[in-house]
Amino acid sequence: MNPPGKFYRLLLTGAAGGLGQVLRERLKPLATVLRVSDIADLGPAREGEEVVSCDLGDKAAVHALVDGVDAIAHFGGVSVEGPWDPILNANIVGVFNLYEAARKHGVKRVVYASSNHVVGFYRQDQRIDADDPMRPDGLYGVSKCFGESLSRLYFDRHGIETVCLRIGSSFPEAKDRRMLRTWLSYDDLVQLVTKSLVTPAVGHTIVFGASRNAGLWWDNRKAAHLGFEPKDSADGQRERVEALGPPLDAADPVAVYQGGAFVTAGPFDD
Ligand code: NAI
Ligand code: 15L
Repeated sequence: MNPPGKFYRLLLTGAAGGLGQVLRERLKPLATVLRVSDIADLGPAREGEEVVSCDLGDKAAVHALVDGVDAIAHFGGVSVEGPWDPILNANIVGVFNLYEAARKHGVKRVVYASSNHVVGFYRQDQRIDADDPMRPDGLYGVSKCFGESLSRLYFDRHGIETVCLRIGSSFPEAKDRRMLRTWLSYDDLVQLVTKSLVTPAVGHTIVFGASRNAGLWWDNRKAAHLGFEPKDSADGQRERVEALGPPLDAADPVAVYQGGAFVTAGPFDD
């Protein structure tokens, strides 16, 4: 018998990645069995784990991956701007495969790692919320818009609930001035993913993933039902970050837009 309030089997994709490695350890208490997956090597299964190697673009493999799981934390895929074909495979075809598999296998909750690059072309002097139109800053951002829209479709048609996490910059520490606004500590990430998995009746929710940083660009009041209360802040890192180098010219697009360097990354498909 599975303990109440615990998933029997929780799937974590992207488990070999930067965030996946954190979540692989810290989501374990939520499930009797944590099924971890990636296209990259995950090493041997640890206690309470199943390890499944899978390319998200492989439909049959994704259907086998999702069979028997109660919920999904989807962190696999291309995580930066880059050539179109890998983005198409992992972030477009892969997300479609995942939702189709969720529908066929009766999975009712997905936590989807979206990105702030869905709205990267808002200016840094604007404050936005979940209802503001998407303004992606590249092909990667467009692929995350696709994931958000697809998850909306699967909620409206099939009742599969998704929390789309528009993650800012989740690393051990802020690496530049922009990240003083966008940083999400690992502890706050874990809180956000956990609440997104266990909060009853989330419908289709969009939430921005950032710690309590001064001058935040993102208003999370429309996701208040998640009860996400970040505890950390990048503010104490300001001195260290500012010592890394002089500020960019104020007219530099990297300093103008919320997406930072992603707004000029490319060319797209040469
Ligand atoms: P990462 O690049 O370290 O990890 C992504 C993982 O996905 C990798 O282990 C990679 O092997 C796997 N992957 C790539 N293509 C695949 C495919 N075709 N099939 C199966 N697996 C594949 O990225 P990170 O930082 O851990 O991010 C995780 C998720 O969170 C990504 O979806 C990313 O877009 C999103 N995100 C992360 C942010 C951050 O600050 N770390 C910010 C915004 C979004
Ligand atoms: C992202 O979407 C990326 O996955 C991550 O590597 C960072 O670049 C982050 O955005 C960011 O905007 O800092």
